[in-house]
Amino acid sequence: MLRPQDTATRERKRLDGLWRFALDPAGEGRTARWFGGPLAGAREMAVPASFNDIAADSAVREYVGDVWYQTEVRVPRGWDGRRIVLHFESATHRATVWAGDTEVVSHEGGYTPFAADITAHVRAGEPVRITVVVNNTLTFQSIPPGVIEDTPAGPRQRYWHDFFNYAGLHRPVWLYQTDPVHLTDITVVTGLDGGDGTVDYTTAASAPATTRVVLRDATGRTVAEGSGASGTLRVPDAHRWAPGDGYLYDLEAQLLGDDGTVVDSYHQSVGIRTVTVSGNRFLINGEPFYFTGFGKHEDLAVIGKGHNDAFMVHDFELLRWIGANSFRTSHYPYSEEVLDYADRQGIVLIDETAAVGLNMGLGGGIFGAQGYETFSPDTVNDASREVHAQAIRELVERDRNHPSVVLWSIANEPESDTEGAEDYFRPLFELTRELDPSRPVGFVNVMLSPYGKCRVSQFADVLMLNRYYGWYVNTGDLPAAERAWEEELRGWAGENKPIIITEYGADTYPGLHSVDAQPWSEEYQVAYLDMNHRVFDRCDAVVGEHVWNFADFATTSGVMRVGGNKKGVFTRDRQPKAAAHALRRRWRKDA
Ligand code: GCB
Repeated sequence: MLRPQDTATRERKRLDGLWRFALDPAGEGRTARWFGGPLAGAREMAVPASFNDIAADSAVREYVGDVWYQTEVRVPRGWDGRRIVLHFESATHRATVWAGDTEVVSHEGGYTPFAADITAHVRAGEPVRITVVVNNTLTFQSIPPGVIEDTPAGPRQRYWHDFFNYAGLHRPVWLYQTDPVHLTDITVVTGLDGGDGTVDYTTAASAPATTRVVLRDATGRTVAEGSGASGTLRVPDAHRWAPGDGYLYDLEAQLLGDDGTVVDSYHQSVGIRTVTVSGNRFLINGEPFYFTGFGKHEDLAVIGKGHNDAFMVHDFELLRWIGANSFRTSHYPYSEEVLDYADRQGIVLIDETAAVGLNMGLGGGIFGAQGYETFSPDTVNDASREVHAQAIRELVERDRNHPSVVLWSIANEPESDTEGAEDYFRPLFELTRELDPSRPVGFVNVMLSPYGKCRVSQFADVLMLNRYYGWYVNTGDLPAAERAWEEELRGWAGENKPIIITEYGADTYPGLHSVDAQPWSEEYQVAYLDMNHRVFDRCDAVVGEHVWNFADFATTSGVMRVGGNKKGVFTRDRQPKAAAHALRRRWRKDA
Protein backbone atom coordinates (compact mmCIF):
# COMPACT_ATOMS: atom_id res chain seq x y z
CA MET A 1 0.00 0.00 0.00
CA LEU A 2 1.40 3.37 -0.99
CA ARG A 3 1.04 6.32 1.32
CA PRO A 4 -0.95 9.27 -0.04
CA GLN A 5 1.18 11.86 -1.85
CA ASP A 6 0.77 14.99 -3.89
CA THR A 7 2.59 14.36 -7.17
CA ALA A 8 2.27 15.35 -10.80
CA THR A 9 -0.57 12.81 -11.09
CA ARG A 10 -1.94 12.43 -7.55
CA GLU A 11 -3.76 14.74 -5.18
CA ARG A 12 -4.67 14.33 -1.54
CA LYS A 13 -6.85 16.05 0.99
CA ARG A 14 -6.28 15.76 4.74
CA LEU A 15 -9.43 15.12 6.78
CA ASP A 16 -8.06 16.27 10.13
CA GLY A 17 -10.12 18.52 12.35
CA LEU A 18 -13.12 18.11 14.60
CA TRP A 19 -15.19 15.01 13.93
CA ARG A 20 -18.45 13.96 15.58
CA PHE A 21 -17.77 11.42 18.32
CA ALA A 22 -19.90 9.12 20.48
CA LEU A 23 -19.26 6.31 22.94
CA ASP A 24 -21.31 3.16 22.46
CA PRO A 25 -21.30 1.49 25.89
CA ALA A 26 -24.26 -0.74 25.02
CA GLY A 27 -22.53 -1.88 21.81
CA GLU A 28 -25.68 -1.13 19.81
CA GLY A 29 -24.37 1.19 17.10
CA ARG A 30 -23.63 -1.46 14.49
CA THR A 31 -27.07 -3.08 14.58
CA ALA A 32 -28.79 0.28 15.05
CA ARG A 33 -26.90 1.49 11.94
CA TRP A 34 -25.36 4.60 13.48
CA PHE A 35 -23.49 5.02 10.20
CA GLY A 36 -26.82 5.59 8.42
CA GLY A 37 -27.12 9.29 9.34
CA PRO A 38 -25.66 12.00 11.53
CA LEU A 39 -24.41 10.46 14.80
CA ALA A 40 -27.06 11.18 17.42
CA GLY A 41 -25.96 12.84 20.67
CA ALA A 42 -22.41 13.22 19.45
CA ARG A 43 -19.81 15.55 20.94
CA GLU A 44 -16.88 16.87 18.92
CA MET A 45 -13.50 15.19 18.98
CA ALA A 46 -10.11 16.17 17.60
CA VAL A 47 -8.62 13.99 14.87
CA PRO A 48 -5.81 13.02 15.03
CA ALA A 49 -5.57 12.42 18.78
CA SER A 50 -6.29 9.74 21.34
CA PHE A 51 -9.75 10.43 22.70
CA ASN A 52 -9.01 9.36 26.27
CA ASP A 53 -7.65 12.52 27.89
CA ILE A 54 -9.54 15.05 25.81
CA ALA A 55 -12.81 14.89 27.70
CA ALA A 56 -12.58 15.70 31.42
CA ASP A 57 -14.45 12.51 32.16
CA SER A 58 -13.19 9.20 33.53
CA ALA A 59 -15.98 7.43 31.63
CA VAL A 60 -14.17 8.48 28.45
CA ARG A 61 -10.65 7.97 29.75
CA GLU A 62 -11.25 4.42 30.96
CA TYR A 63 -13.78 3.51 28.26
CA VAL A 64 -13.62 0.03 26.73
CA GLY A 65 -15.54 -0.89 23.60
CA ASP A 66 -16.79 0.78 20.42
CA VAL A 67 -16.45 4.52 19.85
CA TRP A 68 -17.86 6.24 16.77
CA TYR A 69 -16.29 8.99 14.69
CA GLN A 70 -17.99 10.77 11.85
CA THR A 71 -17.24 13.56 9.42
CA GLU A 72 -18.46 14.83 6.11
CA VAL A 73 -16.09 15.64 3.28
CA ARG A 74 -16.71 17.14 -0.12
CA VAL A 75 -14.97 15.29 -2.92
CA PRO A 76 -13.18 17.92 -5.04
CA ARG A 77 -14.95 18.78 -8.27
CA GLY A 78 -11.89 18.02 -10.36
CA TRP A 79 -11.73 14.40 -9.23
CA ASP A 80 -14.29 13.11 -11.72
CA GLY A 81 -13.19 9.90 -13.42
CA ARG A 82 -10.37 9.36 -10.95
CA ARG A 83 -9.85 6.52 -8.50
CA ILE A 84 -10.70 7.86 -5.03
CA VAL A 85 -9.23 6.33 -1.88
CA LEU A 86 -9.88 6.86 1.81
CA HIS A 87 -6.69 6.22 3.80
CA PHE A 88 -6.23 5.89 7.57
CA GLU A 89 -2.69 6.03 8.93
CA SER A 90 -3.98 4.04 11.93
CA ALA A 91 -7.02 3.33 14.10
CA THR A 92 -6.32 1.87 17.53
CA HIS A 93 -6.89 -1.05 17.88
CA ARG A 94 -9.36 -1.92 15.09
CA ALA A 95 -11.94 -0.20 12.96
CA THR A 96 -14.74 -0.56 10.44
CA VAL A 97 -15.46 2.27 8.01
CA TRP A 98 -18.55 3.31 6.06
CA ALA A 99 -18.75 5.73 3.14
CA GLY A 100 -22.36 6.88 3.27
CA ASP A 101 -24.32 3.70 4.07
CA THR A 102 -21.76 1.33 2.56
CA GLU A 103 -19.22 -0.55 4.62
CA VAL A 104 -15.90 -0.14 2.81
CA VAL A 105 -13.13 -1.58 4.99
CA SER A 106 -12.27 -3.20 8.33
CA HIS A 107 -8.83 -3.41 9.85
CA GLU A 108 -7.28 -5.15 12.85
CA GLY A 109 -4.22 -3.71 14.60
CA GLY A 110 -3.75 -0.26 16.03
CA TYR A 111 -0.60 1.12 14.45
CA THR A 112 -0.53 0.38 10.74
CA PRO A 113 -2.38 1.99 7.85
CA PHE A 114 -5.36 0.74 5.87
CA ALA A 115 -7.36 2.11 2.98
CA ALA A 116 -10.52 1.65 0.92
CA ASP A 117 -11.19 2.42 -2.72
CA ILE A 118 -14.42 4.40 -2.44
CA THR A 119 -14.70 5.48 -6.08
CA ALA A 120 -18.01 3.66 -6.51
CA HIS A 121 -19.55 5.33 -3.46
CA VAL A 122 -18.78 9.01 -4.10
CA ARG A 123 -19.30 11.67 -6.77
CA ALA A 124 -16.88 14.45 -7.58
CA GLY A 125 -18.16 17.74 -6.20
CA GLU A 126 -20.57 16.04 -3.76
CA PRO A 127 -20.20 15.51 -0.01
CA VAL A 128 -19.82 12.03 1.49
CA ARG A 129 -20.42 11.00 5.09
CA ILE A 130 -17.53 9.01 6.56
CA THR A 131 -18.31 7.00 9.68
CA VAL A 132 -15.74 4.96 11.59
CA VAL A 133 -16.32 2.66 14.52
CA VAL A 134 -13.07 2.24 16.44
CA ASN A 135 -12.79 -0.49 19.02
CA ASN A 136 -10.11 -0.36 21.72
CA THR A 137 -10.68 -3.73 23.40
CA LEU A 138 -7.66 -5.94 24.00
CA THR A 139 -8.14 -9.69 24.10
CA PHE A 140 -5.87 -12.73 24.03
CA GLN A 141 -6.22 -12.60 20.25
CA SER A 142 -5.15 -8.99 19.83
CA ILE A 143 -1.66 -7.49 19.57
CA PRO A 144 -1.00 -6.34 22.25
CA PRO A 145 -3.08 -8.76 24.33
CA GLY A 146 -5.37 -7.95 27.23
CA VAL A 147 -8.41 -9.24 29.03
CA ILE A 148 -11.65 -7.67 30.21
CA GLU A 149 -12.29 -8.30 33.89
CA ASP A 150 -15.52 -7.63 35.73
CA THR A 151 -15.11 -5.28 38.64
CA PRO A 152 -17.76 -3.79 40.96
CA ALA A 153 -17.37 -0.60 38.88
CA GLY A 154 -18.07 -2.48 35.66
CA PRO A 155 -15.85 -4.07 33.02
CA ARG A 156 -12.22 -3.01 33.14
CA GLN A 157 -9.48 -3.56 30.58
CA ARG A 158 -6.44 -5.32 32.01
CA TYR A 159 -3.20 -5.75 30.11
CA TRP A 160 0.39 -6.71 30.69
CA HIS A 161 2.18 -3.76 29.23
CA ASP A 162 3.29 -0.64 31.03
CA PHE A 163 1.76 2.24 29.12
CA PHE A 164 -1.73 3.66 29.00
CA ASN A 165 -4.07 2.06 26.46
CA TYR A 166 -4.61 5.25 24.46
CA ALA A 167 -6.97 4.73 21.52
CA GLY A 168 -8.85 6.35 18.70
CA LEU A 169 -7.84 7.98 15.43
CA HIS A 170 -4.33 9.09 16.50
CA ARG A 171 -3.02 9.72 13.02
CA PRO A 172 -4.06 11.58 9.88
CA VAL A 173 -6.93 10.46 7.65
CA TRP A 174 -6.67 11.22 3.93
CA LEU A 175 -8.80 11.27 0.84
CA TYR A 176 -6.76 11.04 -2.32
CA GLN A 177 -7.06 10.41 -6.02
CA THR A 178 -5.03 8.64 -8.67
CA ASP A 179 -5.52 7.52 -12.23
CA PRO A 180 -7.49 4.25 -12.49
CA VAL A 181 -4.19 2.76 -13.71
CA HIS A 182 -1.79 3.35 -10.84
CA LEU A 183 1.23 2.14 -8.96
CA THR A 184 0.31 -0.07 -6.01
CA ASP A 185 3.69 -0.79 -4.47
CA ILE A 186 7.38 0.12 -4.51
CA THR A 187 10.21 -1.66 -2.73
CA VAL A 188 13.84 -0.58 -2.68
CA VAL A 189 16.85 -2.44 -1.34
CA THR A 190 20.20 -0.70 -1.46
CA GLY A 191 23.76 -1.99 -1.62
CA LEU A 192 27.32 -0.78 -1.90
CA ASP A 193 29.89 -1.81 -4.46
CA GLY A 194 33.11 -0.01 -3.67
CA GLY A 195 32.25 3.68 -3.90
CA ASP A 196 29.15 3.01 -6.00
CA GLY A 197 25.67 2.47 -4.67
CA THR A 198 23.08 0.05 -6.01
CA VAL A 199 19.32 0.41 -5.74
CA ASP A 200 17.24 -2.68 -6.47
CA TYR A 201 13.70 -1.54 -7.09
CA THR A 202 10.47 -3.46 -7.58
CA THR A 203 7.20 -1.80 -8.49
CA ALA A 204 3.70 -3.16 -8.86
CA ALA A 205 0.81 -1.62 -10.74
CA SER A 206 -2.95 -2.11 -10.92
CA ALA A 207 -2.74 -3.05 -14.61
CA PRO A 208 0.03 -3.84 -17.08
CA ALA A 209 1.74 -0.58 -18.09
CA THR A 210 5.17 0.65 -19.07
CA THR A 211 7.19 1.62 -15.98
CA ARG A 212 10.02 4.12 -15.87
CA VAL A 213 12.14 5.12 -12.87
CA VAL A 214 14.38 8.11 -12.34
CA LEU A 215 16.76 8.51 -9.42
CA ARG A 216 17.75 12.05 -8.50
CA ASP A 217 20.19 13.29 -5.92
CA ALA A 218 19.39 15.89 -3.27
CA THR A 219 20.02 18.71 -5.73
CA GLY A 220 17.54 17.26 -8.22
CA ARG A 221 20.19 16.02 -10.65
CA THR A 222 19.38 12.70 -12.36
CA VAL A 223 21.95 10.10 -11.34
CA ALA A 224 20.36 6.93 -12.74
CA GLU A 225 17.39 5.87 -14.83
CA GLY A 226 15.69 2.58 -15.48
CA SER A 227 12.76 1.01 -17.21
CA GLY A 228 10.66 -2.02 -16.41
CA ALA A 229 8.74 -2.97 -13.27
CA SER A 230 11.92 -4.00 -11.50
CA GLY A 231 15.62 -3.59 -11.93
CA THR A 232 18.86 -2.35 -10.44
CA LEU A 233 20.12 1.22 -10.63
CA ARG A 234 23.77 2.02 -10.21
CA VAL A 235 24.87 5.27 -8.59
CA PRO A 236 28.52 6.08 -9.23
CA ASP A 237 30.31 7.51 -6.21
CA ALA A 238 27.15 7.41 -4.10
CA HIS A 239 26.57 9.68 -1.12
CA ARG A 240 25.78 7.09 1.54
CA TRP A 241 23.05 7.39 4.11
CA ALA A 242 24.81 7.10 7.45
CA PRO A 243 24.07 7.75 11.12
CA GLY A 244 24.12 11.52 11.50
CA ASP A 245 24.02 12.04 7.73
CA GLY A 246 20.47 11.52 6.47
CA TYR A 247 21.32 11.92 2.80
CA LEU A 248 18.41 10.88 0.60
CA TYR A 249 17.98 10.33 -3.11
CA ASP A 250 14.55 10.57 -4.70
CA LEU A 251 13.30 7.68 -6.80
CA GLU A 252 10.43 8.71 -9.03
CA ALA A 253 8.45 5.81 -10.48
CA GLN A 254 6.21 6.58 -13.44
CA LEU A 255 3.57 4.55 -15.24
CA LEU A 256 3.09 5.44 -18.88
CA GLY A 257 -0.16 5.27 -20.79
CA ASP A 258 -0.46 3.87 -24.34
CA ASP A 259 0.32 7.29 -25.82
CA GLY A 260 3.43 7.62 -23.65
CA THR A 261 1.98 10.17 -21.22
CA VAL A 262 2.67 9.77 -17.52
CA VAL A 263 -0.52 8.44 -15.89
CA ASP A 264 0.97 7.89 -12.44
CA SER A 265 4.01 9.26 -10.67
CA TYR A 266 5.13 8.37 -7.16
CA HIS A 267 8.19 9.49 -5.21
CA GLN A 268 10.12 7.17 -2.92
CA SER A 269 13.04 8.53 -0.93
CA VAL A 270 16.08 6.26 -0.89
CA GLY A 271 18.98 6.17 1.54
CA ILE A 272 21.85 4.12 0.16
CA ARG A 273 23.33 2.10 2.98
CA THR A 274 23.91 -1.47 4.13
CA VAL A 275 23.24 -3.20 7.43
CA THR A 276 24.98 -6.42 8.42
CA VAL A 277 25.80 -8.42 11.50
CA SER A 278 29.22 -10.01 11.68
CA GLY A 279 30.16 -11.93 14.82
CA ASN A 280 29.37 -9.60 17.70
CA ARG A 281 29.54 -6.43 15.55
CA PHE A 282 26.61 -4.47 14.16
CA LEU A 283 27.75 -2.87 10.90
CA ILE A 284 26.25 0.04 9.01
CA ASN A 285 28.01 0.54 5.65
CA GLY A 286 30.52 -2.02 6.82
CA GLU A 287 31.52 0.02 9.86
CA PRO A 288 30.85 -0.93 13.48
CA PHE A 289 27.94 1.05 14.89
CA TYR A 290 27.34 1.71 18.61
CA PHE A 291 23.74 2.66 19.45
CA THR A 292 23.26 5.52 21.91
CA GLY A 293 19.74 6.62 22.70
CA PHE A 294 16.47 5.53 24.18
CA GLY A 295 13.35 3.52 24.17
CA LYS A 296 10.66 6.10 23.47
CA HIS A 297 6.88 6.34 23.49
CA GLU A 298 4.30 8.22 21.52
CA ASP A 299 2.88 9.90 24.59
CA LEU A 300 1.87 13.50 25.18
CA ALA A 301 -0.37 15.38 27.56
CA VAL A 302 -3.96 15.79 26.31
CA ILE A 303 -3.46 14.18 22.86
CA GLY A 304 -2.07 10.87 24.16
CA LYS A 305 -0.62 9.03 21.18
CA GLY A 306 -1.64 11.75 18.73
CA HIS A 307 1.22 12.74 16.50
CA ASN A 308 2.45 16.31 16.89
CA ASP A 309 5.04 17.79 14.51
CA ALA A 310 6.26 20.38 17.02
CA PHE A 311 6.98 17.76 19.68
CA MET A 312 8.57 15.46 17.11
CA VAL A 313 10.99 18.12 15.94
CA HIS A 314 11.70 19.11 19.54
CA ASP A 315 12.35 15.48 20.56
CA PHE A 316 14.83 15.07 17.71
CA GLU A 317 16.50 18.34 18.78
CA LEU A 318 16.84 16.89 22.28
CA LEU A 319 18.26 13.67 20.82
CA ARG A 320 20.90 15.72 19.06
CA TRP A 321 21.54 17.83 22.17
CA ILE A 322 22.12 14.76 24.30
CA GLY A 323 24.21 12.89 21.72
CA ALA A 324 21.73 10.10 20.90
CA ASN A 325 22.15 8.53 17.47
CA SER A 326 19.17 6.13 17.64
CA PHE A 327 15.99 5.01 19.37
CA ARG A 328 13.60 2.08 19.46
CA THR A 329 9.97 2.58 18.47
CA SER A 330 8.94 0.89 21.71
CA HIS A 331 6.39 -0.68 21.82
CA TYR A 332 4.56 -0.28 18.48
CA PRO A 333 5.05 1.14 14.99
CA TYR A 334 5.28 4.93 15.24
CA SER A 335 3.70 7.51 13.00
CA GLU A 336 5.16 7.50 9.49
CA GLU A 337 6.08 11.16 10.00
CA VAL A 338 8.58 9.98 12.61
CA LEU A 339 10.12 7.41 10.26
CA ASP A 340 10.45 9.99 7.47
CA TYR A 341 12.01 12.50 9.81
CA ALA A 342 14.46 9.92 11.18
CA ASP A 343 15.50 9.18 7.59
CA ARG A 344 16.19 12.85 6.97
CA GLN A 345 17.93 13.39 10.30
CA GLY A 346 20.15 10.33 10.06
CA ILE A 347 18.69 8.88 13.26
CA VAL A 348 18.87 5.08 13.44
CA LEU A 349 15.75 3.12 14.42
CA ILE A 350 14.96 -0.25 15.89
CA ASP A 351 11.44 -0.79 14.56
CA GLU A 352 9.11 -2.71 16.86
CA THR A 353 5.72 -4.38 16.44
CA ALA A 354 2.95 -3.84 18.97
CA ALA A 355 3.61 -7.31 20.41
CA VAL A 356 4.21 -6.17 23.98
CA GLY A 357 2.86 -7.85 27.09
CA LEU A 358 2.87 -11.42 25.77
CA ASN A 359 3.98 -12.32 29.24
CA MET A 360 1.47 -13.03 31.92
CA GLY A 361 4.23 -13.26 34.52
CA LEU A 362 4.53 -9.49 34.28
CA GLY A 363 2.00 -6.91 35.30
CA GLY A 364 2.34 -3.48 33.76
CA GLY A 365 6.02 -4.19 33.15
CA ILE A 366 6.37 -5.17 36.78
CA PHE A 367 6.96 -8.61 38.15
CA GLY A 368 4.29 -10.57 39.89
CA ALA A 369 0.86 -10.33 38.23
CA GLN A 370 -0.22 -13.95 38.00
CA GLY A 371 -3.34 -15.85 37.12
CA TYR A 372 -2.94 -16.68 33.43
CA GLU A 373 -0.71 -18.95 31.44
CA THR A 374 0.85 -17.01 28.53
CA PHE A 375 0.82 -19.55 25.73
CA SER A 376 -2.16 -21.93 25.89
CA PRO A 377 -5.24 -22.77 23.80
CA ASP A 378 -7.29 -20.38 25.96
CA THR A 379 -4.85 -17.49 26.07
CA VAL A 380 -2.17 -16.53 23.51
CA ASN A 381 -2.75 -19.26 20.92
CA ASP A 382 -2.47 -20.04 17.22
CA ALA A 383 -5.06 -17.40 16.33
CA SER A 384 -3.06 -14.81 18.30
CA ARG A 385 0.05 -15.83 16.44
CA GLU A 386 -1.66 -15.25 13.12
CA VAL A 387 -2.66 -11.75 14.27
CA HIS A 388 0.96 -11.22 15.32
CA ALA A 389 2.18 -12.51 11.93
CA GLN A 390 -0.13 -10.07 10.17
CA ALA A 391 1.19 -7.23 12.36
CA ILE A 392 4.73 -8.17 11.25
CA ARG A 393 3.68 -8.27 7.59
CA GLU A 394 2.10 -4.84 7.84
CA LEU A 395 5.07 -3.36 9.69
CA VAL A 396 7.60 -4.66 7.19
CA GLU A 397 5.46 -3.60 4.27
CA ARG A 398 5.05 -0.12 5.70
CA ASP A 399 8.64 0.53 6.82
CA ARG A 400 10.98 -1.57 4.67
CA ASN A 401 12.01 1.39 2.48
CA HIS A 402 13.24 3.51 5.38
CA PRO A 403 17.04 3.65 5.61
CA SER A 404 16.73 4.65 9.27
CA VAL A 405 15.27 1.23 10.12
CA VAL A 406 18.19 -1.13 10.72
CA LEU A 407 16.66 -3.87 12.86
CA TRP A 408 13.21 -5.42 13.34
CA SER A 409 12.05 -6.10 16.87
CA ILE A 410 9.18 -8.56 16.62
CA ALA A 411 8.20 -8.44 20.32
CA ASN A 412 9.02 -6.75 23.60
CA GLU A 413 9.59 -8.89 26.68
CA PRO A 414 7.45 -11.88 25.78
CA GLU A 415 7.64 -15.00 27.89
CA SER A 416 10.67 -16.67 26.36
CA ASP A 417 11.81 -19.42 28.71
CA THR A 418 9.23 -22.08 27.81
CA GLU A 419 8.64 -24.59 25.02
CA GLY A 420 5.39 -22.75 24.23
CA ALA A 421 7.38 -19.59 23.59
CA GLU A 422 9.87 -21.39 21.38
CA ASP A 423 7.08 -22.89 19.27
CA TYR A 424 5.26 -19.59 19.07
CA PHE A 425 8.25 -17.55 17.93
CA ARG A 426 10.12 -19.86 15.56
CA PRO A 427 7.75 -19.28 12.61
CA LEU A 428 7.54 -15.55 13.32
CA PHE A 429 11.30 -15.18 12.95
CA GLU A 430 11.17 -17.22 9.74
CA LEU A 431 8.37 -15.04 8.41
CA THR A 432 10.19 -11.78 9.16
CA ARG A 433 13.35 -12.97 7.41
CA GLU A 434 11.37 -14.11 4.42
CA LEU A 435 9.63 -10.72 4.21
CA ASP A 436 12.90 -8.80 4.52
CA PRO A 437 16.17 -10.65 4.04
CA SER A 438 18.02 -7.31 4.10
CA ARG A 439 17.79 -6.59 7.82
CA PRO A 440 18.62 -8.43 11.03
CA VAL A 441 15.74 -9.62 13.20
CA GLY A 442 15.47 -9.76 16.96
CA PHE A 443 13.14 -9.52 19.91
CA VAL A 444 13.58 -7.89 23.29
CA ASN A 445 14.43 -10.28 26.10
CA VAL A 446 13.04 -9.82 29.62
CA MET A 447 14.94 -10.11 32.88
CA LEU A 448 12.71 -13.06 33.96
CA SER A 449 14.36 -15.06 31.18
CA PRO A 450 18.07 -14.52 31.85
CA TYR A 451 21.08 -15.99 30.15
CA GLY A 452 20.87 -19.77 30.14
CA LYS A 453 17.07 -19.83 30.40
CA CYS A 454 15.91 -18.02 27.29
CA ARG A 455 14.70 -20.34 24.51
CA VAL A 456 13.90 -17.69 21.90
CA SER A 457 17.16 -15.73 21.61
CA GLN A 458 18.61 -18.63 19.57
CA PHE A 459 16.50 -17.33 16.65
CA ALA A 460 17.71 -13.72 16.89
CA ASP A 461 20.55 -12.08 14.93
CA VAL A 462 21.06 -9.49 17.65
CA LEU A 463 20.49 -9.88 21.39
CA MET A 464 18.34 -7.12 22.83
CA LEU A 465 18.24 -7.12 26.62
CA ASN A 466 16.09 -5.13 29.05
CA ARG A 467 17.71 -5.18 32.49
CA TYR A 468 16.92 -3.42 35.72
CA TYR A 469 19.73 -4.49 38.09
CA GLY A 470 19.75 -1.79 40.75
CA TRP A 471 16.09 -0.99 40.25
CA TYR A 472 13.66 -3.93 40.29
CA VAL A 473 16.35 -6.18 41.77
CA ASN A 474 19.18 -5.08 44.09
CA THR A 475 17.13 -1.92 44.57
CA GLY A 476 19.38 0.79 45.92
CA ASP A 477 22.38 -1.57 46.13
CA LEU A 478 24.46 -0.61 43.13
CA PRO A 479 27.61 -2.60 44.07
CA ALA A 480 25.57 -5.83 44.26
CA ALA A 481 23.72 -4.87 41.07
CA GLU A 482 26.98 -4.27 39.24
CA ARG A 483 28.31 -7.73 40.13
CA ALA A 484 25.11 -9.56 39.21
CA TRP A 485 24.66 -7.64 35.95
CA GLU A 486 28.20 -8.21 34.78
CA GLU A 487 27.98 -11.90 35.54
CA GLU A 488 24.83 -12.28 33.44
CA LEU A 489 26.18 -10.17 30.61
CA ARG A 490 29.35 -12.27 30.39
CA GLY A 491 27.13 -15.26 29.72
CA TRP A 492 25.33 -13.55 26.84
CA ALA A 493 28.62 -12.29 25.42
CA GLY A 494 29.65 -15.92 24.90
CA GLU A 495 26.95 -16.25 22.23
CA ASN A 496 29.05 -14.23 19.78
CA LYS A 497 26.17 -11.99 18.75
CA PRO A 498 25.96 -8.22 19.11
CA ILE A 499 24.19 -7.17 22.31
CA ILE A 500 22.09 -4.03 22.55
CA ILE A 501 20.91 -3.06 26.01
CA THR A 502 17.44 -1.96 24.93
CA GLU A 503 16.31 -0.91 28.42
CA TYR A 504 17.95 0.09 31.65
CA GLY A 505 16.51 2.79 33.84
CA ALA A 506 15.38 3.98 37.25
CA ASP A 507 12.20 5.83 38.15
CA THR A 508 13.13 9.36 39.16
CA TYR A 509 10.88 11.97 40.63
CA PRO A 510 12.02 15.27 39.12
CA GLY A 511 13.28 17.62 41.80
CA LEU A 512 13.78 14.90 44.40
CA HIS A 513 17.37 15.04 45.68
CA SER A 514 19.44 13.08 48.16
CA VAL A 515 23.08 13.35 49.23
CA ASP A 516 23.62 9.58 49.21
CA ALA A 517 21.78 8.74 45.97
CA GLN A 518 18.58 7.12 47.23
CA PRO A 519 16.22 5.45 44.73
CA TRP A 520 13.76 7.87 43.09
CA SER A 521 16.19 10.80 43.46
CA GLU A 522 17.88 12.50 40.51
CA GLU A 523 21.24 11.53 42.02
CA TYR A 524 20.27 7.85 42.03
CA GLN A 525 19.29 7.90 38.35
CA VAL A 526 22.75 9.30 37.54
CA ALA A 527 24.57 6.78 39.75
CA TYR A 528 22.45 3.93 38.35
CA LEU A 529 23.29 4.89 34.76
CA ASP A 530 26.99 5.25 35.65
CA MET A 531 27.00 1.75 37.12
CA ASN A 532 25.42 0.34 33.95
CA HIS A 533 27.91 2.14 31.76
CA ARG A 534 30.84 0.67 33.70
CA VAL A 535 29.40 -2.79 33.02
CA PHE A 536 28.82 -2.11 29.31
CA ASP A 537 32.28 -0.64 28.85
CA ARG A 538 33.84 -3.83 30.19
CA CYS A 539 31.93 -6.00 27.72
CA ASP A 540 33.08 -5.94 24.12
CA ALA A 541 29.92 -7.56 22.76
CA VAL A 542 27.75 -4.63 23.89
CA VAL A 543 27.10 -2.53 20.79
CA GLY A 544 24.46 -0.23 22.13
CA GLU A 545 22.77 1.40 25.08
CA HIS A 546 19.18 2.62 25.04
CA VAL A 547 18.09 4.15 28.33
CA TRP A 548 14.52 3.55 29.42
CA ASN A 549 12.97 6.03 28.75
CA PHE A 550 13.46 9.21 26.78
CA ALA A 551 10.63 10.91 28.72
CA ASP A 552 8.16 10.17 31.50
CA PHE A 553 4.94 8.67 30.17
CA ALA A 554 1.40 7.74 31.14
CA THR A 555 0.57 4.26 32.47
CA THR A 556 -2.33 2.64 34.25
CA SER A 557 -2.37 3.67 37.88
CA GLY A 558 -0.79 1.41 40.49
CA VAL A 559 1.36 1.37 43.58
CA MET A 560 4.54 1.25 41.49
CA ARG A 561 3.69 4.31 39.40
CA VAL A 562 3.58 7.94 40.54
CA GLY A 563 1.57 9.80 37.93
CA GLY A 564 2.89 7.41 35.31
CA ASN A 565 6.29 5.88 34.63
CA LYS A 566 9.03 8.23 35.81
CA LYS A 567 12.06 6.61 34.21
CA GLY A 568 12.28 9.46 31.74
CA VAL A 569 15.58 11.26 31.34
CA PHE A 570 13.29 14.14 30.43
CA THR A 571 9.98 14.86 32.11
CA ARG A 572 6.79 14.37 30.12
CA ASP A 573 7.00 18.05 29.11
CA ARG A 574 10.64 17.57 28.08
CA GLN A 575 12.55 19.23 30.91
CA PRO A 576 15.90 17.54 31.59
CA LYS A 577 16.56 15.64 34.81
CA ALA A 578 20.15 15.53 36.09
CA ALA A 579 20.62 12.28 34.15
CA ALA A 580 20.14 14.13 30.86
CA HIS A 581 23.22 16.22 31.52
CA ALA A 582 25.18 13.14 32.64
CA LEU A 583 24.25 11.24 29.47
CA ARG A 584 25.19 14.23 27.36
CA ARG A 585 28.66 14.19 28.89
CA ARG A 586 29.02 10.49 28.04
CA TRP A 587 27.50 10.52 24.56
CA ARG A 588 28.75 13.83 23.20
CA LYS A 589 32.47 13.81 23.16
CA ASP A 590 32.34 17.49 22.14
CA ALA A 591 30.08 18.63 25.01
C1 GCB B 1 10.04 -2.99 30.89
C2 GCB B 1 9.12 -2.73 29.75
C3 GCB B 1 8.68 -1.28 29.68
C4 GCB B 1 8.40 -0.76 31.08
C5 GCB B 1 9.67 -0.85 31.90
C6 GCB B 1 9.48 -0.36 33.34
O1 GCB B 1 10.78 -3.91 30.92
O2 GCB B 1 9.62 -3.15 28.52
O3 GCB B 1 7.56 -1.18 28.86
O4 GCB B 1 7.88 0.53 31.07
O5 GCB B 1 10.08 -2.18 31.96
O6 GCB B 1 9.69 0.81 33.60
O7 GCB B 1 9.08 -1.16 34.18
